[in-house]
Amino acid sequence: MDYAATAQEAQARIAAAPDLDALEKLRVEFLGKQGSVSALLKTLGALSPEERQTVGPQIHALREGVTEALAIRKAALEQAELDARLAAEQVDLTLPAAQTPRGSIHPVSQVLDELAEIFADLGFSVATGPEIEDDWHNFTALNIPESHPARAMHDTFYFPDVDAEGRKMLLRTHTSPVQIRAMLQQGAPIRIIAPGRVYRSDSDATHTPMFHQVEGLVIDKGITLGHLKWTLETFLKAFFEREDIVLRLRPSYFPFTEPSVEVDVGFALVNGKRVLGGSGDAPGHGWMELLGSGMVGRKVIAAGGLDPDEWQGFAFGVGVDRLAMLKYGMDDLRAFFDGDARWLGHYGFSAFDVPTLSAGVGAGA
Ligand code: 2U9
Repeated sequence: MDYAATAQEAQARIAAAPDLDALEKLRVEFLGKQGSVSALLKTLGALSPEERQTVGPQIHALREGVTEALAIRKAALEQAELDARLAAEQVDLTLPAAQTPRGSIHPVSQVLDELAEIFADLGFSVATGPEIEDDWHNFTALNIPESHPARAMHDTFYFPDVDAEGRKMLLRTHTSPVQIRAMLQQGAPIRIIAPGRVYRSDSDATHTPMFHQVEGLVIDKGITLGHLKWTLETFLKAFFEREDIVLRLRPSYFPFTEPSVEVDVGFALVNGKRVLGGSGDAPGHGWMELLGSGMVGRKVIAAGGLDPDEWQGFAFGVGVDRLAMLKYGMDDLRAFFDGDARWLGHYGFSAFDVPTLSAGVGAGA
């Protein structure tokens, strides 16, 4: 068999593949499980050692040639696809604007403003802190010691070097260190929310390496789970602008709270879409996990410089991007951070639509 001629013919067909689909068909034809080159490779086993010495390298060269040709053609087709898209989406910035350009408020900013407004009404102030943290504030103070599996679970982005005091530095994986700093700086009582960016090395359709969280912390005397449930219920009713929000509390585990509670919200299926409201136990309804929460652990209160015999509290956490998607109906988290003007034009808010409780926090009424 003339392997060089076979290779030449295969490479010619690959170079002529008109699109990526056709190229994939050729890849399967040559290199797939039932492919012709794969079949040739399988014949090697039946050959004598002498035959294998001469034929083996030729078949391997054939496979390498085909593999390389496929990669080259793939790169060229992808580049052509990108060029075509760039040409089609070209904007001539020297032309006068067809439409007056208008900025808009990103849905995440809108929701952050709504949260600040709702919680201000409940007596909470907004606390912020650094996004670059040390591992004591991000983990140790929250009862997540060095060997704790939650450290690995958090998929942390670490910096290569330690700081001047020899502490490991990282991008905060939650906004909890803000509350630790607030406890240490302000003492008790405390009522704060800590909204902001957090980072985890995680990326797929529902996870981006940067996302937004809001956490809440209440520290006072005689705080109970009852206060926690009322606060979350009141918050969710105000945020979703519905009185029929129903919560279901399930026991859970977080290192920083004890007991820990996962909070589900009842939803109804309306035209196949989940709409929050009503009991998840009713026919045609269900439960959606939304928040994590619990009573702040004694060790965490102590790490915040307070006496756990004197002070108690609750804390909660929820994804802000998730809240925005549920309230405003986006279905792809990744689009949040693409900066696509068309998406922003569609989902963005007017800068004049400032959320206030009296006008309705939802804006655009
Ligand atoms: C302090 C003490 C306790 C904050 C809490 C959760 C439970 C939680 C997740 C919700 C979705 C993170 O964005 S998410 O992935 N959060 O489940 N967060 S309790 O607890 C604290 C915080 C600070 C000092």
